[in-house]
Amino acid sequence: MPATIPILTPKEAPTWCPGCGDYTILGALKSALVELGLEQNEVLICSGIGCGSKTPHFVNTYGFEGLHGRSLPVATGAKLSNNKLTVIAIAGDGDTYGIGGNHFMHTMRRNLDITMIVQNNAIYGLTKGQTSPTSRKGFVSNSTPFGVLEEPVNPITWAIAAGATYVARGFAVDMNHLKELIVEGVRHKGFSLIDVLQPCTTYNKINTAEWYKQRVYKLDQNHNPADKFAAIARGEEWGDRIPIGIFYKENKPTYEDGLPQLATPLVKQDITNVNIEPLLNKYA
Ligand SMILES: Cc1ncc(C[n+]2csc(CCOP(=O)(O)OP(=O)(O)O)c2C)c(N)n1
Ligand code: SF4
Repeated sequence: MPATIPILTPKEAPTWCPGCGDYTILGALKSALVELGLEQNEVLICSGIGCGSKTPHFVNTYGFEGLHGRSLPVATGAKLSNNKLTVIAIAGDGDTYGIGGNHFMHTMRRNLDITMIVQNNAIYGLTKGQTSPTSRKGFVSNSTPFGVLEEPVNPITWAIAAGATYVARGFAVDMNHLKELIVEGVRHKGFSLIDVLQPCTTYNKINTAEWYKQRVYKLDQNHNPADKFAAIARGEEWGDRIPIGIFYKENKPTYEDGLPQLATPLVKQDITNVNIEPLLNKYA
């Protein structure tokens, strides 16, 4: 059966600001799902809270808009309940690298077969422009009128060090390239991070689409994604030149591979004759 995922659902359409990178990320995600030939009921998209975290409303698959920073705990629960499901988490940089940083780190360490797309606009968009963990040092915002004092996190080197087995960076203006990164990330068996450089036209007047266009370049065949140290070196690059593409890729058993009881997904297991009465009585 061909995939029948429409580009825009008739029920809900986004109301992001004009020029917001969330539109192209949504387009890339939908195109990737079509290219992967997945049926709507084979995919779950979960998010946190933020402008970009509205995404599950605009794709005709299963969706769950959760709590701020909690896209990955939901994704983990869903994946373990039905390990045949394609599970995609999508959320902002504040959501994923800030409040959700702990979940991010430990989900990568477990190498669950989940794809995480981060709408990285280096700002808190929904709450009106406070700094996020990826805001650059010195960045002036509503929450830092004298400029950010801390160094930003580096999602690429963080992910490689923490155990992610597919680590990529896309650019929200290059939708086709981003679509390819998402397709590869979903096909990859293990935890995939796709960090997406995304303009926030309303609150980030520094890292604009133009600013990125002058700097981004694509990793080519001279970069070997199997070479962890080369991947880290490329991941450190930021400034006049910013690489996009696949930094790192490794084949390794997933968390689910260590659970033989998932040979039949939990949701498919017959529990009609299971008596939980004794267990309930134990705690009565
Ligand atoms: C536990 C909790 N803390 C804080 C908030 C307030 N809050 C909602 S969205 C958000 C930040 C959004 O920024 P980001 O995750 O980068 O996404 P964007 O809006 O930029 O897409 C914050 C702090 C919340 N909803 N819940
Ligand atoms: S505030 Fe920024 S991130 Fe939010 S919709 Fe507007 S442009 Fe997009």
